[in-house]
Amino acid sequence: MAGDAELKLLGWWAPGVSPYVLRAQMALAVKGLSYEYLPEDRWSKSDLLVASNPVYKKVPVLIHDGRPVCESLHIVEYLDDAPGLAGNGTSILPADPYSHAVARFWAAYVNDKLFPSCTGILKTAK
Ligand SMILES: N[C@@H](CCC(=O)N[C@@H](CS)C(=O)NCC(=O)O)C(=O)O
Repeated sequence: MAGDAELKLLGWWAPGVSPYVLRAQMALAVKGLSYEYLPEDRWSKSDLLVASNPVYKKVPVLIHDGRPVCESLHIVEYLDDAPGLAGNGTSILPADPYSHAVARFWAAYVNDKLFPSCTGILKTAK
């Protein structure tokens, strides 16, 4: 549970397709946090998405008590760091600084190399 906190996730209209949105959803699930899922249409983005992520206008965006957090990797780190969002107490990233840096390296690698390939394949699949 998110306690008294209000959590909303601006996500992709087609469930399970965006690896970035799935990353945020998996992090929320690992921490046992409940949230409202608001699907976004790529061709008709909501005013809330444009206001929450004016730079990229992309999902996922986590909105915690009205304050947006953009970018899936930042959302994962935020869920570990944010006071009042302990959830079930599980940490996603390791506390040890070296292990933390290694985890961030691989997360960035997956972001830069693997996810673009996945979205590229999905765009060309018929
Ligand atoms: N670096 C971003 C990438 C997010 C991203 O590319 N989201 C896609 C969905 S898979 C999106 O919102 N696309 C809408 C658009 O390109 O207009 C992250 O990690 O959150």
